[in-house]
Amino acid sequence: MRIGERRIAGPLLLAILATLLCACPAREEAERQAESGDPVAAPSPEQTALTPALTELNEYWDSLPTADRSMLEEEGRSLDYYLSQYGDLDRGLLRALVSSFLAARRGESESGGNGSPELQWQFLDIFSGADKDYAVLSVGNFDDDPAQELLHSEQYRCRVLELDGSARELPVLGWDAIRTSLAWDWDGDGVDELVATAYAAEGEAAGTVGLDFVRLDGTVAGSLNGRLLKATQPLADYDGDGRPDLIYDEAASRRIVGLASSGREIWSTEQIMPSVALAVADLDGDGLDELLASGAGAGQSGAASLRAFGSGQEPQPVPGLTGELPGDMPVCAADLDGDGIAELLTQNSIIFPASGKRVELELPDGRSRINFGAFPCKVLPLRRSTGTLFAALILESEDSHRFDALLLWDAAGRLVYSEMFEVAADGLYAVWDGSADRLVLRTEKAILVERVEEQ
Ligand SMILES: [Ca+2]
Ligand SMILES: [Ca+2]
Ligand SMILES: [Ca+2]
Ligand SMILES: [Ca+2]
Repeated sequence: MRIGERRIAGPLLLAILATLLCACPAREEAERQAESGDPVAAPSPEQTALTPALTELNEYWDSLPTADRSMLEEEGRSLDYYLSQYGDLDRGLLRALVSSFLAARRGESESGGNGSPELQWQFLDIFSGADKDYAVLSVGNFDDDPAQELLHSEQYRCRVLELDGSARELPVLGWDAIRTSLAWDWDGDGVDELVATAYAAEGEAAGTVGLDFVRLDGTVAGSLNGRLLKATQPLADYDGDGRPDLIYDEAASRRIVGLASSGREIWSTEQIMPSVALAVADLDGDGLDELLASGAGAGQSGAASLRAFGSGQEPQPVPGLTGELPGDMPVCAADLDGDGIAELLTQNSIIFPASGKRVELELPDGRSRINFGAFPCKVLPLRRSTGTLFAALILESEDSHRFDALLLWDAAGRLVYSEMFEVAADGLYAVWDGSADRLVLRTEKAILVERVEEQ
């Protein structure tokens, strides 16, 4: 059964953002003036000079039905109000804000209306202005409770975000932490370090790269000479002890190495190119995860083969995978049906490596194919109390770079949830809350978390 579908989450996201922005001094001042009856300050010369963008906004405003415009203005939501609240207001954003506000005032439901559970997004944090492009989000466990947190690090700001909306400010961690690729427990103490790309210091040989493991106080806990593989799923449990292990591409030997938190090498490949981890999970049911990678070893000729690499075993081809590109390329692996063997998600199907069986993915209405975008994809296993799903952001069209939809599939390839966003979705994360994963969505302006109803 499809549990939900809807199209107007963009306005909802923006409404959440608008609620946050309501706390800003400009809004408070406007409210104070409105309550006291003080005259509102005249628009500045910048506002009165009609730029093409402003002309467009005015045209949109004038095109609204009179009743809608009256409702907005009665509630203090004039065009000037929106202009004062959103510095970079454009027509699309204004339309989204207005329609979200009007829908809420009319009591219209944001959900599909079939009574089925919908994802509701709540605000976690905002990117701070011009430096948002430097903002990095890392999912990890950064304290002594078993739930994961989200580290939001920017050039001049760093915070640990809890899923309940609270946040812990950290001292700015410096350049190493800003280049964070992921969080991983380097020293095995149960608290994750940040895995950051380290470049050669001035005076050292050019081209030297390495990985630094940076603690949340900014100190470097350890380093190694290698680099991370391009991977949708960078961590897996290769020795079966229940703790995630790291894979990296060792600089000197060009081997791919699986590394436990203790620093122990669990397994490694022969010299292999290229270094891309397509998927990681237990593909043969022996209780240990494998890495699925395409690469030719040294001295091998011909096409690179797609094989599973793991601890204590020879590299194995995976049943059901033809290696046909790009349609058959796996982008994520997880055990959805609970038989102990992971399923593989590709561009058009779910493949069962135990049998080689495949099922076609159900697509949302209006889409004839899925485009996950460039590898590594914004795709992840989502652990729910009812089982694990594949969750993916997809591009709006073949030639677009804009992700506009969230899709969830079960093991049968059924689309159990789909949501189209009017704002671009820049990132998708799964954060373990102690009993299940919660989805976190990154948009251009904000970080949103899926709300869970109180039991
Ligand atoms: Ca924690
Ligand atoms: Ca640690
Ligand atoms: Ca492990
Ligand atoms: Ca295995």
